[in-house]
Amino acid sequence: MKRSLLVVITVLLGTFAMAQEDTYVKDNYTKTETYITMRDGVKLFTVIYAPKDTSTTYPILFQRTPYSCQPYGEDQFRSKIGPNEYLMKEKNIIVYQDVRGRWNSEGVYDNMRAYIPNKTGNQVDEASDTYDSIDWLVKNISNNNGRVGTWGISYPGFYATYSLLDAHPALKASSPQACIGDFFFDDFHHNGAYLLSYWRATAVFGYEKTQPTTEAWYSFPELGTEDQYQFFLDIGPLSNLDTYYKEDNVFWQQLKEHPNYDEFWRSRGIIQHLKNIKPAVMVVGGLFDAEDLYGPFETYEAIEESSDTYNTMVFGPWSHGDWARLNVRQAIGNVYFGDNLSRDYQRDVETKFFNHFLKKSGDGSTGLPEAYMFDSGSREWKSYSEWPPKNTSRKTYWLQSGQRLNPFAEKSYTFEEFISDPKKPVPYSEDIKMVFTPRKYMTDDQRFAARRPDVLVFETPVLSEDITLAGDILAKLQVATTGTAADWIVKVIDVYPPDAPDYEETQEYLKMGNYHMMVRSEVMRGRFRNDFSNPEPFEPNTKTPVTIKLQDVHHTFKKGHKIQVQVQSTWFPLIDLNPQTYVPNIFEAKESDFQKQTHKVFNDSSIEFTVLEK
Ligand code: PG9
Repeated sequence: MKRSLLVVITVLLGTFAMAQEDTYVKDNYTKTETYITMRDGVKLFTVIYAPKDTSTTYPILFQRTPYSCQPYGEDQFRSKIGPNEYLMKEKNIIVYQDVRGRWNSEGVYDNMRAYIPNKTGNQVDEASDTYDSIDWLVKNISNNNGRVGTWGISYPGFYATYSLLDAHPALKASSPQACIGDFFFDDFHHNGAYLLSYWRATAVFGYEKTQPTTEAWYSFPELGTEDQYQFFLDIGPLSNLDTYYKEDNVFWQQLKEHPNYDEFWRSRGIIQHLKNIKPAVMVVGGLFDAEDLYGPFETYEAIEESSDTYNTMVFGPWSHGDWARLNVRQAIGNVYFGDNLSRDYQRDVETKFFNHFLKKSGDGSTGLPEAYMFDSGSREWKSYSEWPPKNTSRKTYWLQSGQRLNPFAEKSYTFEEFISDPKKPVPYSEDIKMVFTPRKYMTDDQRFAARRPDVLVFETPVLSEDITLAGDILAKLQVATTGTAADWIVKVIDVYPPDAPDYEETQEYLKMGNYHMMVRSEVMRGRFRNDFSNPEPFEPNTKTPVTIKLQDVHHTFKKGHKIQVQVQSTWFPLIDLNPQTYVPNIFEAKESDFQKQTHKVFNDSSIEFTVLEK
């Protein structure tokens, strides 16, 4: 009897505590909804959560989002507000805003709206909208201490980056997280290859709304299957997708009309404008973020190169946005990295950053490192005074015949070859799931690919000592094709020893022994090998250099493991199929353009790692 009573009491207390958690915001904050008028007269819907305790002043933490300020209604409260629960419970004024043209705000939306330097009169962009909003907030919200911080993850991260341009003087700190830098290298494209796996997400950003709304004005097409590989293979040429997205899907039309890195995309990239930044910045990203890796690394680097401001970076073993959740076990797919990594980051890093610059003078040291980086191989945090670390050097490995990855070049060069068939492309994942955006493949087991004849494999012998990579990777391929177009994909893989233990998260059919963990991967659409804005065909059967930059890693390949590099030409349907026949615009390719071709990778191809010196 006693035991069951104890269980009942525990469950009741737990439920009560959860219910209390859920009403924490409502119990401790007031909620106000208002419109702030921009310099051109457009009104932006803004929600203000202010502490009920008005005995002191508070900073303003401000997020601008295209994903809505839901729930709408002053009697409807979010269960959590702000960057994390620590900042929520310490009490801050937390503000959310629907950006121009989205949800309950007026105006016309423009994906990754181009920044206008030296604006005049009523010219507007996201920087002027942020400036005008902050100006109104500090002048109209009671009990604010005149210091503002911005933060956001992904698209909200892009708007946080944007807040740094022509920054309002009250803006003291910003944390762009998984921040989109450029849609030609983040999210919808990687080095010009279109991410077909993002196709459904085009619905979210494709349709213009006619007036402020609290209800979604777009919907997702019903596809009738979860098998994304087969669905898109059956679709064939991209033009067949027009049956689902018609002329009114503005973004789908823009994707099709701008296959190259033209002024449409170039003007929307924000990295180019990150000069002479004044507010303090902490860029946050996930080492296994499938959506936005280019953005955070390039944002940190651009600010570091051009500004004297406080500028730091934090990269953990996270997929998109994991750091904002409170999972005890941090794992991505089959791979476990540690416990309470997000909680510790939120409590000891993010909260410390904002408090330093918003609650105090912002002078002196935060006590935080310049680069706080998790090692995804040794599974430990490391602090560096710069990134990439000072004590690194570039080390070249050669893709040699006989599946060998050698730290030296042989004299004679032969080649490996494979048949690349658009009718039987290499899957990017073995999962059967119609994703909104890709995620899990970033640490997935790559043995399924290694066993395909159209995937070349090069690997070191078993390592006799640890090797730590800390920085970017440059694949310098020497290739040829019988066709006139080709994509080149390079994957860097950590091959676990045969006795590696399984994790709780390891999928049933898998064993971690000999696991081929994806550490980093990237594609180069071959037509852009020399210039993203001026594509060119391959000369058939002609040895051609193709260089691919893979985003930074921080990973120790431990003794007993192997470093493996895979090279392939299809990666489906993560990216769309290359017809392997040069056409001006792959979105307009016809069935007959898609041809099986034979590709060669010559053994004077190499890969350059950034290696941490012992
Ligand atoms: N970068 C993410 C995304 C952008 C556009 C479409 C789909 C996803 C994000 O904002 O989450």
